[in-house]
Amino acid sequence: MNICILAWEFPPRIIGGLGTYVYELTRHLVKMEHNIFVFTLNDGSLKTRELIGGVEVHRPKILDISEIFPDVVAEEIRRWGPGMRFFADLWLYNVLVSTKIVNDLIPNEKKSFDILSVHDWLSAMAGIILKKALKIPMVFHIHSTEKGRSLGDGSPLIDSLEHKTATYADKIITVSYAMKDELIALGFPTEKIEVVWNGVDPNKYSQDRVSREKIREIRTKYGISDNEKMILFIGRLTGVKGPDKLVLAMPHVISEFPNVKLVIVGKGEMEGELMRLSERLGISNRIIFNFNMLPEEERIAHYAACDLAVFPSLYEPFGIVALEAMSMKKPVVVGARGVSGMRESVVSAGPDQTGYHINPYDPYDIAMAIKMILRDESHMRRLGENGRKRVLSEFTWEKIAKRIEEIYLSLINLPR
Ligand code: NHF
Repeated sequence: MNICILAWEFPPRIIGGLGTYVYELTRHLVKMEHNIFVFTLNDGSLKTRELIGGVEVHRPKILDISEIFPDVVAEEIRRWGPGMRFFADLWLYNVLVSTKIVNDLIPNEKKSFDILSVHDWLSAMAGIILKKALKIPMVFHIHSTEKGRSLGDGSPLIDSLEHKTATYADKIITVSYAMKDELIALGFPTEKIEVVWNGVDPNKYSQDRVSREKIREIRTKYGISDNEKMILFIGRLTGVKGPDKLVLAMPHVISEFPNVKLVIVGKGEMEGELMRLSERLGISNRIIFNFNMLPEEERIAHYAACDLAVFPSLYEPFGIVALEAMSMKKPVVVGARGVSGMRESVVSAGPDQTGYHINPYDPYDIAMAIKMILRDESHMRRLGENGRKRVLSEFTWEKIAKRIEEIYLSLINLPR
């Protein structure tokens, strides 16, 4: 198949799980001998066209249209203030990639495309434009919804763009059964929705790949000694990821386990609030903040250095971080209220248990689960081993790419 992928994030520009997803999916589709073309956003510093691991990547150069944009857009966008520049860039990106495909790649380079693969609202305008122009099947991958991300608020314009894209799409692929339920509740067309989970690369995310020296280096950097346990949180420091709830849980943990330190890695608007909270709770010597987005190898080393990982998200369509930690043989404590894909990836009881499901709104519940893990070293080890086993049997990208391939092929009726 010649697959046209519209995704605003692609390496080296990875913002979140969507970028990792698109990167791994395309890498595997190339291995499966499909021709992959990715159309993505240029931050101004990237090449407008290049071949990365067999994927043809296009990033048309964005111009600054913020002078003229307010005069021609909806009132809601004008009210976005500085965020309007973000929308202007995205809008232009969508227009530029569509016109590049229709006016240049197809007539001049004789390219042809069998299917459009559109990722979230950020590339949805191009998806609709191209679907109309090329009349080929379109798959709308929904990684999260505007309603969900904003816990019920959010932009009506983005919400309606998501619904509009769904009506143009031939299929909707989403990342968990929890998301499927959310989409149905929000009125998306049930009959179009397929669920395909996210994955992780177990060769990359492997405890064996990280040296003892590297682990020691990380723990020393954070002032964590051999007789202390390290709890890890990695993610955007924003309300829906629940880092504040984890900080609030820590006094309950520390009262039973004084030799515990929490390392919080990530960036976001809650940085100041989290620091103030840990000071107010009198535990700032037990919480270490690293307000950076770490390169992947460094993230892997952080998982290797920790004893357990906690992701108390209030809304998490899938949550690749839980798989990454499980792949590194770490027990996980995950948010499991409302929309939570981690309720599906993490087994919370029985012989195959890999971690605990908690109510992320309740710091006491988070603390209880952490303490259950810390109380028993052999239980901790067993959860970690089970996590890796589960990843290897259910969550490899090979398996996920195969399922996506099947769905794409079913739409274009090519011989398998
Ligand atoms: O894993 C990739 C990612 C998900 O839960 C994550 C999210 C955005 O919020 O599908 O997309």
